[in-house]
Amino acid sequence: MSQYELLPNIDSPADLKKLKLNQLELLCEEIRDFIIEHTSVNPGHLGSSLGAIELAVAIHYVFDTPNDKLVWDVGHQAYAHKIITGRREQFAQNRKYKGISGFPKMSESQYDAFGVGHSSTSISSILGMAMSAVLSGNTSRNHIAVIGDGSMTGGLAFEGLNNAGSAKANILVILNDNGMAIEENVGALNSYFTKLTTSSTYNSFRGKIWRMFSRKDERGYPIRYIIKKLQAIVKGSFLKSSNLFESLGFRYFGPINGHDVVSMVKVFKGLKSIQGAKLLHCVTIKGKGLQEAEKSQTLYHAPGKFDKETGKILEIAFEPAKVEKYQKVFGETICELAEKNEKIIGITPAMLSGCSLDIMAKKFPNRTFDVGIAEQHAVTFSAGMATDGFIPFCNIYSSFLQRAYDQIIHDVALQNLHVIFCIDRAGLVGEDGATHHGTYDLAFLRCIPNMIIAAPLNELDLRNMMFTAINIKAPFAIRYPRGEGVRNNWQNQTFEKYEIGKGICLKEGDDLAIISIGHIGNTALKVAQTLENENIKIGVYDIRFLKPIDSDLLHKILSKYKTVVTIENGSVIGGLGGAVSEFMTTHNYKNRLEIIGIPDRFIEQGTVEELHEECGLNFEEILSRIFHIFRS
Ligand SMILES: Cc1ncc(C[n+]2csc(CCOP(=O)(O)OP(=O)(O)O)c2C)c(N)n1
Repeated sequence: MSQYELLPNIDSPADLKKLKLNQLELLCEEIRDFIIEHTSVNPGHLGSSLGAIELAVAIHYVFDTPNDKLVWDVGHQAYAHKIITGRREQFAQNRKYKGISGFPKMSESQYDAFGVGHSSTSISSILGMAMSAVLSGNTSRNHIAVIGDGSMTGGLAFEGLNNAGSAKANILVILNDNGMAIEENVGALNSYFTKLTTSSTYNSFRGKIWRMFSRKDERGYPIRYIIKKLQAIVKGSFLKSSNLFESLGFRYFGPINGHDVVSMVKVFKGLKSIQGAKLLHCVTIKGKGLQEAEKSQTLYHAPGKFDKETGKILEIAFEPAKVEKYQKVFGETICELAEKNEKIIGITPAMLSGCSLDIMAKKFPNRTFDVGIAEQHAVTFSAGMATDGFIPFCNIYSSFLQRAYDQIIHDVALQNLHVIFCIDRAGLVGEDGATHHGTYDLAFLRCIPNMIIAAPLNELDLRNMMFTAINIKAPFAIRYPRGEGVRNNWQNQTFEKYEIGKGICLKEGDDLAIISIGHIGNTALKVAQTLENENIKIGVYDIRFLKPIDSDLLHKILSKYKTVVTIENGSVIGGLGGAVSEFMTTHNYKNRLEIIGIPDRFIEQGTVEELHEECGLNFEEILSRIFHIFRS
């Protein structure tokens, strides 16, 4: 901390408030250096957090947090907030096992008014707090939501805006507009924001605002007066007739420069004294202050380790990885299939590069859709395409798919539409933690009629399942984990069509049977092979399809083995273990059944390896559990 002058004394917003206004810029620079220094060795969400430093400082400088409520949307931009609110020392443990979460979390700090991680929740949650303040007769409390332009594309944000504009609640929505989601932000709203911030009317308008603020300093105009003037300009400008937020009942202010901390303090002080629903439009730069991050904003959203001086990323593998990621297999395979079948469409809600659909976007731009952070819409949009004979591959991360549950049931499954769900990041995902683990998809999909649910054991399986799904006219879910598969020979392999609802035997045995689903079957097989050395003969079966489940295979297994163990990288409730248990009850089997899966509690952040160990899903833990089951 030696290079820091102000930061070592900031352990709370109260400490921040002791600083003079003209010291805030230096503090922001120190926080910026601090975030860069730490995130360069302990990776996290860099770009968004660099872009929201001045916002965090100005908010905590002006508002009385935690009495005033502050919600960060998604929360990946809130590192400065964490540092200011007493977590500077813990920041070295950001996103680490047993460390602090990468997102605001109520149980972690009183300054985290709401737990986040998934987008577009800030307006609804802050409105709930504001309305509860009204009901409690608390008229003085302020309620602030900070939401990015990307997160504003989520339907939930609009539901919140619609409700808030007509409610008599005291809220300030700060639109943190950097023109980016993870990729460039998409859609009409994005164009609208661009229009607001780039038109010549805006630029002269912005000039007027800054001139007014500087006049205030000299002449000591009261802030209220400034704000009134500001509103008059807004009302009299081109914004009056067309401003979206004004139409929704908000008072719209801005756009202002979200990196001018001093001016923002002045604006916040002004806004604080205005009741009702207000929206302040701040323009920021994602990656602000680190040249490389400003230049390559998608890459530096969460860049991994980098050189803190040059900003150059250290962990990019320039040699091709020995084992390819499932994501790459998905991206390459959909292109291969799309080449042969022009009905194939790729759809993602704002995770284009994360799921590798960017490969398709380059080859088939007209058939690849990034629909914004809008999982519900992505699913129903896919359903609509399917009604016309197109074959949408709708790729959604498992935990984000939770958003679209009714769309899966009502818009896809009920009408038996041919939508192929590629469910990425299934199972424990690592450092993003509890909000992002793909724990529940097996359980929540299994109870839906018409659904076919499959999970690949390896890369070839993923390809073959995608191929198989093209010709089955039903909702078809394929779930696979984040990261590497197991082998390298999937490229250019001929496709094989799988029989729906048929599992396979990976290894015959006598003493005990393991039934697994998906990639974790590789660990199960290794365990069985290891125990073979102890003369314990374990049979291993890859069920391949959770639904329809292979009843012939289950009858065979349950007739042969007294003890059956199911293994899945999903919740212990409702998934494969649940399915086998129900099957046993239905068919009156009395075998011993043990279910290995993610325990029935929320799992925090850590490396995937650490979390697998905690949940008993790594090789050693499974080995010891199977050995123990065998012995007992
Ligand atoms: C429901 C949901 N879908 C997808 C994501 C993944 N995600 C995290 S940040 C992000 C982009 C957010 O864009 P914006 O709000 O503009 O913030 P920025 O990253 O630009 O600072 C996305 C898509 C998520 N967190 N939640």
